[in-house]
Amino acid sequence: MTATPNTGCAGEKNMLDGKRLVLVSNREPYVRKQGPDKGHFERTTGGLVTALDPVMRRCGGVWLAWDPGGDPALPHRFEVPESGPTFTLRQVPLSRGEVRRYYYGFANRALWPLCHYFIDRCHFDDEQWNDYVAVNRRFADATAQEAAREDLIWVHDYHFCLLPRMLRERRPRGTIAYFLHIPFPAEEVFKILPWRREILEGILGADLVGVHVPSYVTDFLGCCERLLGAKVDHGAKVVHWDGRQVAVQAFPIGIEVEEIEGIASAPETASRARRIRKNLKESKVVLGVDRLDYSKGIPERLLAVERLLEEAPELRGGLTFVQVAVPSRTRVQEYRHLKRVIDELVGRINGRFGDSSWQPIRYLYRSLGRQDLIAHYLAADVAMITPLRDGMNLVAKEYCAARVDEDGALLLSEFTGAAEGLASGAMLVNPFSVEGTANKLREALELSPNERSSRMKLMRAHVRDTHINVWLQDILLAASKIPGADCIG
Ligand code: ADQ
Repeated sequence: MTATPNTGCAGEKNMLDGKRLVLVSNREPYVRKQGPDKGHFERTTGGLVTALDPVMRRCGGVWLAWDPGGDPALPHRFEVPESGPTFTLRQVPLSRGEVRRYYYGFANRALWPLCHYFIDRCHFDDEQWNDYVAVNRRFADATAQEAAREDLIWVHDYHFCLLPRMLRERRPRGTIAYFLHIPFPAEEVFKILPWRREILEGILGADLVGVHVPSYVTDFLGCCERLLGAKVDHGAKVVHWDGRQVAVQAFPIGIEVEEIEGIASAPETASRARRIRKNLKESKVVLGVDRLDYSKGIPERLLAVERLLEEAPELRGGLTFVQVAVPSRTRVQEYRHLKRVIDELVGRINGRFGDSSWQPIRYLYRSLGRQDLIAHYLAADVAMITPLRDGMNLVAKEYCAARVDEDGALLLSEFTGAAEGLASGAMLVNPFSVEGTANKLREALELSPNERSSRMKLMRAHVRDTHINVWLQDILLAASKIPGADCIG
């Protein structure tokens, strides 16, 4: 059964049946303010926090997250937020060395590239692995301290693949859900990982494993069957492991549609969008928005724009590609190198085609505020979202939600989870083909207003159907049906 977006978050309380949610994610939902307000907490941004903060506040519970560089001697348990209903934030202090080896190391130099099919970028290091194990164990101890037997424990993402099993050892009859926000790769790729067994066994400590799309379910089941020798029921999507049944399901994550539509409909946002276009001399606007990550395919995108300008000289002077890239993982060498590659490409393309009155590429290396971001979505003729691999990609969904005018084309990589749902309205591309992407970009720029509008309507309907609340309620509902779950339902 699928929940409807209109029910908001009201249904989750019934599904939890008054029980608490104990949530574990690397990033914290609230951070301590700096400056004169030091000591107070403010909410962080991002889809996960936006969706789960209200649930936590309504139902009560504990959210465990890291405290990088935190002093173990200081208190690490707080009630947040400061007013209204609260829940407990439990910080787990990590030393700088642990952050370097567990987070920037194993999580982001082994698991991230592996799951995104960048085998040659994988860096396998015993010391980093040992700290990954140690940090997962520290979180397991902290979570076990916080969770009562009947609570639902929900672990998030690749930072904590070992945690479900470690928790199972501490809570044999507890109910544990796990959600992976990045792709689960094909067996031939996953088997490269020296610790492949440990990672699979770790995840299988959960009762329910959630991923974004059905193809990741298939790949995960295949790995369990062939790399672990587990008995797998492919029809029911269940792994029989360690005397238990582990359900593996696709739950495509969504966004808070009303929040984006509300900002997009505000007159100030529309006037900001008009100013953006005016500043770009009313040229056709192509937009890219990403974290600066090699999985997002930014250099390949720039090469496609360059190819289009080579092949279609009539577009010179009348087309601007705006790339907004938010700095990310700047302590990792591959990310610093990527920034240099992009800087050079932007310089080369602008130097080659630009003149004193027009530059083909506008490159913003920063995070935009919510309204500014949505104004950029509104100002674009085409959003060019072409990751080489992406678990879902929320930017594609945000772009569609922002287009309350039902205009704008979407050029979307077929290697994103988002492509599975948006295929009817998006123009799908293979980002590894510079020529193919350039051709598709040209087609997208030439779509008639009617065609753009009918495609956008289809995509907006899909984005509404996969609202973040649907994702949340579907997972809670699935958790409530876990056989023998004595915590919920
Ligand atoms: P990310 O890799 O971070 O997420 P994505 O899903 O696109 O990728 O989310 C990025 C978020 O950051 C969006 O909400 C976007 O608005 C925001 N953002 C990006 N660039 C920005 C900028 N320059 N300024 C302001 N905001 C910016 C991981 C996985 C994805 C998966 C999500 C959720 O890699 O595949 O969709 O988790 O599960």
